[in-house]
Amino acid sequence: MGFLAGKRAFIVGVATDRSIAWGIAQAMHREGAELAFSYVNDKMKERVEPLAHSIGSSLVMPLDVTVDAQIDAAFERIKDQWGGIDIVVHAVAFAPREALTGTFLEATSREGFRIAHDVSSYSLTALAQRAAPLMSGRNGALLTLSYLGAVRSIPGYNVMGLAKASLEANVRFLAADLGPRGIRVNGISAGPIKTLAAAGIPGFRKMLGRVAEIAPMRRNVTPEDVGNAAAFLCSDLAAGITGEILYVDGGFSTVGMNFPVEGEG
Ligand code: 0WE
Repeated sequence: MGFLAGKRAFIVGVATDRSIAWGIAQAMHREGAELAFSYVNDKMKERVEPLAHSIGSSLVMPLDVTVDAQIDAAFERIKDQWGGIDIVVHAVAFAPREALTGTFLEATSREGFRIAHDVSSYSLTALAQRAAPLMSGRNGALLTLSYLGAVRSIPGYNVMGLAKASLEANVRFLAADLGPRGIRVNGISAGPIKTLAAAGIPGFRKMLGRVAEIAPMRRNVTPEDVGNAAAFLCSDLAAGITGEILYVDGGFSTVGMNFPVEGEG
């Protein structure tokens, strides 16, 4: 029997079969969880519904995390269908393309800042507010996805870095508030992965190659790597872990002098 048997999980952020959220969904399904999914618009509905059906999930609903009424409606449906919920996965981030083009100093507008923080950080709080009442007495777990740009300046990541820093603080404050109710809140800081969100980011392929050269594991991480860690963190195996950011990056963030040195290797 899988270590998530009997658990019910809501996955927010699947866009394609290469999404990190889809890797998480597959790992959770493998470990016995029952899943619900959301899509952000009709174009994504066409992609998410077949993926959900392929693993026996029929609970698929619209959810734009910037609209409170849609979050209310999503959790109303979950309450109707399931009565409660054990796991919420938040795998959503967005900054306007212009904000990720050029330098932080020049690319960051008030509106770009607002949108990045609203979609990528506030949305976790908004989901937690609706999920918590449905998690009472069930060892609930919330999980979000972060990136190294939260704690280091990374060229081009720009205002998304600030939004991820906010998201990581969000994890700690939610963990403090929800711990007494038995609900854990954690994040995974994943290494770069070629997903739809990464498509079209100039130089992303090159970045993947350099990261793989430098990381101790000498490879890039996959949605499966992140999915397995996510399934663990949201399971009762991780009952003692909350407010944590777990790096799933092949060790990239742990090395210093992270450039080739003559005579090494
Ligand atoms: O968090 C991310 C990217 C999230 C993202 C991606 C886009 C592309 C399309 C947020 N907003 C948008 N807006 C769009 O219009 N990552 C961790 C992937 C990523 O993005 C980078 C990276 C890495 C890694 C951008 C610059 C440098 C590195």
